[in-house]
Amino acid sequence: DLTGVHPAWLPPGVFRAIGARRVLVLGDGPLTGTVRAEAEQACARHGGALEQDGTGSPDLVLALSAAAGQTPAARELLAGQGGSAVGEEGYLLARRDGVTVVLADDSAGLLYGLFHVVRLGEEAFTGERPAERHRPAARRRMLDHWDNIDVHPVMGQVERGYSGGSIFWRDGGPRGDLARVRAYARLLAATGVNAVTVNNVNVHATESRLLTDRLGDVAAIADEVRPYGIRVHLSVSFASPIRLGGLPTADPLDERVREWWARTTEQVYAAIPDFGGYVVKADSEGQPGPFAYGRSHADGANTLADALAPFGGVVHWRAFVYNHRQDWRDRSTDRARAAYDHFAPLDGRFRDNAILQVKHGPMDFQTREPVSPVIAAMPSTRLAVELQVTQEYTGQQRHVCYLAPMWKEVLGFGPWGADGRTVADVATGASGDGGGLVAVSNVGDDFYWTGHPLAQANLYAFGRLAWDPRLEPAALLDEWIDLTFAPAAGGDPGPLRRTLHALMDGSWRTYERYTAPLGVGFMVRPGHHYGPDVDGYEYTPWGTYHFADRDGAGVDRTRASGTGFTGQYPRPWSEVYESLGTCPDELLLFFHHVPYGHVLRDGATVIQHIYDTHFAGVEEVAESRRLWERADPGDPALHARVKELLDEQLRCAEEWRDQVNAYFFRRSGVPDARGRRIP
Ligand code: GCW
Repeated sequence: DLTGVHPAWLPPGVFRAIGARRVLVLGDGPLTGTVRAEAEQACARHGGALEQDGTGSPDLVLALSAAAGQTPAARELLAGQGGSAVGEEGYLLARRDGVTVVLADDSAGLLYGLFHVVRLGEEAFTGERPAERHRPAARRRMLDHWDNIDVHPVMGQVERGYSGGSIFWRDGGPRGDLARVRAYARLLAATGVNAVTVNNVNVHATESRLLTDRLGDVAAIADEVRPYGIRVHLSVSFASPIRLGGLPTADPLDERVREWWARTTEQVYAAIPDFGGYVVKADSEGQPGPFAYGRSHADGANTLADALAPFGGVVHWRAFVYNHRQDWRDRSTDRARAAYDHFAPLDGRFRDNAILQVKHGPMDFQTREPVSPVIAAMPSTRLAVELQVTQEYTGQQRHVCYLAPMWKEVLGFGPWGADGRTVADVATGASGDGGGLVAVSNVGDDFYWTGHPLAQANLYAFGRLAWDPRLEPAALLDEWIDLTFAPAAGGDPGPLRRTLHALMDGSWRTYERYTAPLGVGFMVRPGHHYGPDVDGYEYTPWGTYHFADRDGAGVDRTRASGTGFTGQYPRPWSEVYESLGTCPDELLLFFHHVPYGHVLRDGATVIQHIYDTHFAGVEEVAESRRLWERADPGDPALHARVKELLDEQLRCAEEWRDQVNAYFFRRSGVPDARGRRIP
């Protein structure tokens, strides 16, 4: 066990049900050793026994299908399935005649099956259990770390990181002790994540070199995470051929450039045979890209894809391309339009192993945004949907903000097109061959991994949703609570479970209530993005405005009178968002500029809604704080940390309430109908 770090959802106690039994692990393959070691460790701790061959009478059999013949329980299960298990990374789970069996075709599947048994605990060993098949919805389930090797003067070591330094890098190099990286991989494997990008998409000078002379550092990380089925990916600079190769150009169609990428990539695979691929942020917020050479983003992505193809690698090419030097006076430019305008015309022009990585919303990870229209617009391109687990705009891991309900709304959004596909369908693809889900990690070298101990739930829920987008946020929260707290609570975290649900289930909506209203977004302090500043971005080049004046607020993105953004959606959404009569209230100010007296569906005016939600949001935080004071997580230090953070959340929520309410009161001159004090 690793000391100096919280066990998160894998405290030793969660292995009790397995470890108290006779366990048989059958088969070879790279991760079978991990499964065996996990079982052995659990048995050593909890009094069970790891059996050496199929001759005994095990309670739990974890077998690769190739080895199923060695024991009757696995043999029968396989025969009952017509001789085939479940395919890549999947597993079968059943219990018959007092034996629990996990069967998989590959050793990664066996590992995921093991963690399923961990989640079930004693339940895995009671009664009978008909065979269930489990498979990941998508092949790639990835976390991106925005970690720098060096500490960046403005962004710190981890860009938008709120959990201390990087778990990969320290003092200008790799961390000497990678035990923590191994523990991280293990936590991720327990959720289903199978890929990690180890450096920031903004690739600075030192980090560029991870591709070449510092490749050994990446290989060392790959060695640590490999036993848990995780592949390493690398963010690379589009200008690498110039920066590292000494070429005069990075033009993706220049033969020398293509050759450089091919050769460099070959060396990467020589060092890391299971290397996942590249992640590229190009022509975005100052990063170099193909536009400098008059080339398209498909040209750019394809050059890297071609270099990776012989080795089975992929390039994740980010669609986050927009003009960040916009003139705020220019009302015709709309940042929300940018990704679609740049990428939709390129549909069908990307290689098979080029994955277009699209942020879930058209702007930038706001608390409330519509779904990005790019996700519906590129049926002939492999798309990955990018979420942000790190809470840049959702309280920066100082506020409780359980994000799974938001992600669930995003993933379930649709239907798009005749076949009624949802966002999740697009990301996972018809047969798991879509680009998958990607998220920006919220992990650092903090004792609790995520700064706020309760922010661990976001990381957990992301991995589980990436594995299966149909899972329910509230149920995922239960899973997380039970794994994290049940062992310390003697098996039953019941009262704590109720408290945590009261605190967390609705926390995203609570956060929304006390921050920017009705989908308008931002209103944060420029630069670090924490806390309120209603006009903070209003006269800046970043393209994030609310246009509030004395009469009303919101961004007119209609075709009739605004930027025309609504036209990027397929029907029915192009119509739903265009019309004031059908646009959902929670997105009203994202799509429309309306007077303060505009009446919402619940009968409140916009201005009264702003006052009411801001008062209510703060009340909800105050209530959470009261609840937590009486809670007992079985861990005084954790209790204290969360309490401190709730104090800060309440302070900050009050600041939001007062700034937003005062701002709109002063603009509109409309008093609060309920006569509350607005400073
Ligand atoms: O949300 C913005 C962040 C940047 C980030 C960028 C991106 C890594 O403020 O810090 O840069 O998005 O997603 O590339």
